[in-house]
Amino acid sequence: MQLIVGTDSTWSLRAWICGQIANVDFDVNVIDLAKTDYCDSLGKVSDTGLVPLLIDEDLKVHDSLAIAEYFNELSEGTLYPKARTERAVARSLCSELHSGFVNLRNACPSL
Ligand SMILES: N[C@@H](CCC(=O)N[C@@H](CS)C(=O)NCC(=O)O)C(=O)O
Repeated sequence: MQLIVGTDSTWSLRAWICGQIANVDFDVNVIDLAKTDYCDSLGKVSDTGLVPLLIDEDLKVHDSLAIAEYFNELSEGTLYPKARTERAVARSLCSELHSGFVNLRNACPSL
């Protein structure tokens, strides 16, 4: 399994941290997003042209939240609370972090 990440990419860092917590074994391939031709190397592997991307044999999982969910399934639920209601709250917080915080995103668009 291979996790493709980018330099200075907090989205990539989130996926990597989740993989570490879930204790999933994967190699890390770092793409230097500061290079002018990074799109060439990224485009060869990533259908979306974005990092992070997880490659597990024939499967490509893109987007940090989807990767976190996949790591959670691989590790039989280590990333979320066991109780259904607590899990729902955790998923709400993750979703807010992932798609909310509009003012912060506008102030820090590259994060
Ligand atoms: N929502 C996506 C965001 C991914 C994203 O925006 N990645 C940036 C780096 S932080 C990227 O790949 N940028 C390359 C580009 O836009 O060409 C996720 O969570 O994975």
